[in-house]
Amino acid sequence: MDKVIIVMPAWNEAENIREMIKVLINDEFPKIEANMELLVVDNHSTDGTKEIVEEASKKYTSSTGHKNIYLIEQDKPGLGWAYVRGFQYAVSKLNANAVMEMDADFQHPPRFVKPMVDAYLKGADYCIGSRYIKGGSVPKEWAESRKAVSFFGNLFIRLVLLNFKIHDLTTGFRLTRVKGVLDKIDLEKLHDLDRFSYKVDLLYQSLKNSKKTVEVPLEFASRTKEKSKFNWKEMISTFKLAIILGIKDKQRFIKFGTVGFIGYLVNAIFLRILTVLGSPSIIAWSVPVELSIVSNFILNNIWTFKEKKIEGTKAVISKFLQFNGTSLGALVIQTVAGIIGDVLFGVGYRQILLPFIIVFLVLPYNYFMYNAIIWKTWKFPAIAWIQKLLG
Ligand SMILES: Nc1nc2c(ncn2[C@@H]2O[C@H](COP(=O)(O)OP(=O)(O)O)[C@@H](O)[C@H]2O)c(=O)[nH]1
Ligand SMILES: [Mg+2]
Repeated sequence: MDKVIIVMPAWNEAENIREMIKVLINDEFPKIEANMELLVVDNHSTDGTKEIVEEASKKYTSSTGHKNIYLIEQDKPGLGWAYVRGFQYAVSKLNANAVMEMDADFQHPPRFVKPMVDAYLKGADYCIGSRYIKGGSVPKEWAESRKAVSFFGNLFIRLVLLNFKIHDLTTGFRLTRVKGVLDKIDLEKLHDLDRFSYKVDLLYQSLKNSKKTVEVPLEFASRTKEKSKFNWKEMISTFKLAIILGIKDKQRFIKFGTVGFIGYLVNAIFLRILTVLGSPSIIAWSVPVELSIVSNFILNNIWTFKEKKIEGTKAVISKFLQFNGTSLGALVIQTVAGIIGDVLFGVGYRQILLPFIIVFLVLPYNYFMYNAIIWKTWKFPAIAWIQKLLG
């Protein structure tokens, strides 16, 4: 049976944790078709949280000696570190197949654990407890202003990360498969582990690795006991981190665009020079194109794809020929699309059509070819197979 471990950070949650353990062990775990365990990560609480968990751990140990409640103490400050240490312990010491992130304060009502685990058992790699899909909600008693901050904050992060598939990017209630997702993440290198904003980076990395992500409705509840440790500082650092991740993700595309623009300038400048020199038409139009292809190849090689830089005379020549081949593909695309445009709209619309052809067809085509074939930053088994066949 799969083992799912709930990693639950707790910092002075004495009033909540006893009840939480009772509800999970007595009411929720028995309903779930997985081997469920709870790992509490304490942050040197001074209100007896630790003692309550230790006592419960003894109390609920079965007659066969099977423990299902564990406790560790975090060594570095911050919510992110609590989770990192919890995940590491759950995987290496407790052999978890999946881990869950869940708060101790009943804001993630325990009845929502089962639907999350069910989604996992049905094959999901990453389950997101979502407040912003049908069936999910934020507390009704929250003031409108607080609801707005939560909603727009989440929307802002969706915008900067360009993620419109997932509706709740800031939820703290999530389940992650260990194999293929969590074990692919270098946990100790996540951003902002000393803060709440680590959540955004963990989500970002998990989404990248997960092949099947599902959102499960979550009715987020209000905190009834003790005080929240979340504050404005945490919120601002969350936005900041989302922006950093958003830019990093698009960096290669931004460089690719810049190189393309420089290629266009090279093209235009040499067309002008050759015109002034009075070169024959065929030279004045063709040489600048090839020069812009050369400029694109060199700049992409040393800048856009610098981690995959092609080196050595033979390799460079052979790749450059391939690069020319892909440029030929762009020529075919533009010509075909242009002719279709002429037929549909008439020759008078060419100048309007051209930017659309470039932005929606030529650029995506080039970007795809560079990533998949020339510099191979994207891996496609089918393409690798064809290339091997072709030698
Ligand atoms: N171990 C540990 N737990 C923390 C830390 N900060 C917050 N928590 C726990 O993390 C959960 C969420 O914190 P909370 O203050 O309720 O934040 P909010 O729900 O975003 O307002 C609760 O279970 C807290 O006890 C920390 O630094 N270390
Ligand atoms: Mg809370």
